[in-house]
Amino acid sequence: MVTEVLRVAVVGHTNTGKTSLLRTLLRDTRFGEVRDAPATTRHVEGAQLLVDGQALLALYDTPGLEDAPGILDWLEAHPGDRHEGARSLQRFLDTPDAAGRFEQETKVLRQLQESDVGLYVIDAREPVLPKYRDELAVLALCARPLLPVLNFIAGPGTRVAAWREALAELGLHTVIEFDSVVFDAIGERRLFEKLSSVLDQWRAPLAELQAARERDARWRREAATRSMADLLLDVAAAVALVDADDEAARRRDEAALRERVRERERRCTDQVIELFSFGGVAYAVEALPLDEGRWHTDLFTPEALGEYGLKAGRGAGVGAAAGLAVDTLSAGLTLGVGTLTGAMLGALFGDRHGLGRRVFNRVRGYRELRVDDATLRLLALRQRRLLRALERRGHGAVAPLDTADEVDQRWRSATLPRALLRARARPEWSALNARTAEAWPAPAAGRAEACTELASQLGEDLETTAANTG
Ligand SMILES: Nc1nc2c(ncn2[C@@H]2O[C@H](COP(=O)(O)OP(=O)(O)OP(=O)(O)O)[C@@H](O)[C@H]2O)c(=O)[nH]1
Ligand SMILES: [Mg+2]
Repeated sequence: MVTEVLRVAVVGHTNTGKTSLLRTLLRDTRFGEVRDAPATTRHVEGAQLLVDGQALLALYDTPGLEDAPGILDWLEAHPGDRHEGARSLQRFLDTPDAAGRFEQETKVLRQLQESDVGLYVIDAREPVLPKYRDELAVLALCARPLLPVLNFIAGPGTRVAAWREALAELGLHTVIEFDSVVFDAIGERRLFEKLSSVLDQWRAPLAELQAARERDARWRREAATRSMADLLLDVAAAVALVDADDEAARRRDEAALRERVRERERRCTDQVIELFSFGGVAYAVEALPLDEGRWHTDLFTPEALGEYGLKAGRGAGVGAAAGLAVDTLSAGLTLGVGTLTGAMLGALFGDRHGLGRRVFNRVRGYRELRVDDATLRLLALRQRRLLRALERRGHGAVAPLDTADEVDQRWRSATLPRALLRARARPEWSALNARTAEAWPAPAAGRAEACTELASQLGEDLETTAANTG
């Protein structure tokens, strides 16, 4: 049972991403103020990390350091005795200068003194300038363990090696690499592990915190794969019955079906992004060809298929628009007409027929229009890409598409998962199909099970991918 709360001061030069780091660790995108400008944070602000309602860790955001060299000059001008060490800082903090011209720095130093540990945030794109060495020298006088955090590491042009070398020279061998904006679950785990390593007595609560984070991550993945499964079932089971002899009506129906599917994909994308809406999700999404939940390349184009190494299917019926397949009802019978009631068929034909049972007799002249396999595969591959970018399994996730990925390869060519094949003959499973209360009641039999089965398959796929890419 933990009674105390581990106090962590987040300190560093101005504009290095301290407040951003807090936002990410707190999963709170509204904490503090973040701007690409110096001196954004003016006061110390704290927030707690809770697990099951209990505070385990308190994080303190502090203003950026700007004049550490000035403090060292002050100390040089006011020398004490040679073994004074940390007491020299106290002497400084008690002077009017500390409250006056060094007001910002003083807030930081006092907060570090009152904390158990400091995270020193570094913009790893910066060269190791003397002013940073001065900051570390002044912070050392607080006599608290200090863990450097190399931030901004996801982009190009970082100087991680130079920083590690300079920090080692100062006796700081435990260094954390963590991009506070581009969230990385593994990086976060390392951060907690390294905190544990320098704070032995806090090992248990830190492990508890990490376990809670992993539970959250699992829950998020489950929710995401469920959204994906839901999307895929809706699309696999979507069908429009069209009059074979009415060309104009068919084109209208095709356009309508495609639009419903596009909209459905966007809704899923939004749901998945929403699950990860903490810690700079915007940066992860920015790296993807996505705008407001829509992929840049339209779902129903050969270009979109090509991006994922897919080829347009040669639809059963000649003349079907890209991404759709047309089949004659009587020949394909993929709808399993025998199992459908007249009311169901009536619902599928839409109101303009309103024929109910009599529709059976007219089936022969109709064709069924559905989304082809290639498009289903494309939907799955896009959602996989999104989820992997959001989970940020390693920094490679924003790298160009890895077409060699074994699981992606499977999604491109292997037989579609069983649940999806079943969905093909279950129009009642799709929220995209016209639904009337008499035709079929809302929770269609078997759909929930199919969704669970498909979601867990998608989850396993992600495990495999993670294992293969480290
Ligand atoms: N790409 C990238 N941008 C970051 C990262 N961390 C912070 N930023 C950006 O850097 C700028 C400064 O971030 P803040 O969190 O306000 O920095 P701060 O250290 O709190 O700044 P002060 O309060 O002024 O000292 C913002 O524009 C952030 O979006 C990072 O890891 N990667
Ligand atoms: Mg700040």
